Amino acid sequence: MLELAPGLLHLPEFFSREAQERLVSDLRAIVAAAPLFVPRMPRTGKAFSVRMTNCGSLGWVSDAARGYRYQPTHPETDAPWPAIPGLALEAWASGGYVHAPEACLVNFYDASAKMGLHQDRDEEALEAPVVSISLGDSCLFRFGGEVRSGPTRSVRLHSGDVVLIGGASRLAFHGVDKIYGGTSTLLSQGGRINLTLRRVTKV
Ligand code: MD3
Ligand code: FE
Repeated sequence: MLELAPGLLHLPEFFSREAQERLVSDLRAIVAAAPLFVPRMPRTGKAFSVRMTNCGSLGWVSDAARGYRYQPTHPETDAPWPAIPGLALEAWASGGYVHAPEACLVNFYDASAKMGLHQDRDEEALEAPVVSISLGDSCLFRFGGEVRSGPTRSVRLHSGDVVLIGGASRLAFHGVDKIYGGTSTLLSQGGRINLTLRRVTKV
């Protein structure tokens, strides 16, 4: 385990190849029930380059009219989100937080997708960690402190890695600068999947 910053822990190769393959098969069923959608920026309506879906009792969505929010149903089908896979709950357990996660956001990156520097602050339960699982192609992840313009560091995340984000890093700025296409054979079409498990409401 590597402590990237206070409260920001990197667990390389948390999941075996076999576990990663099982997670991908669980995710295929999740995407069949809850299709990937393209989130849009509040007000401007500019599309994200990342496609998303969710599982759990709440999912993160965003559109021009209503902005960032968590809701119990898919924004296009209005169906409840599918359940969080058991394997993802194993990574959540490693975060040491006693209560169950409510949301599991699934981000799909093709080789050209990025995620700009941002904070995760749409959750009420900021005392709970965010637990991230990487699958497929490697990426260059960047994080800083609580000030957007402050210094940042970069680290590569690989398939099967888990990152725990809590404590003093919970409101750190972070983003994904680059996907390294062709670095993993896990996904037949290439690309990267990131799952983030979150507690949204206060217990
Ligand atoms: C560091 N996802 O969905 S996960 C997101 O790889 C998001 O798709 C990225 O940022 C991805 O919001 C990064 C790792 C992560 C998540 C939240 C953090 C790192 C973090 C919050 C604070 C500091
Ligand atoms: Fe984030």
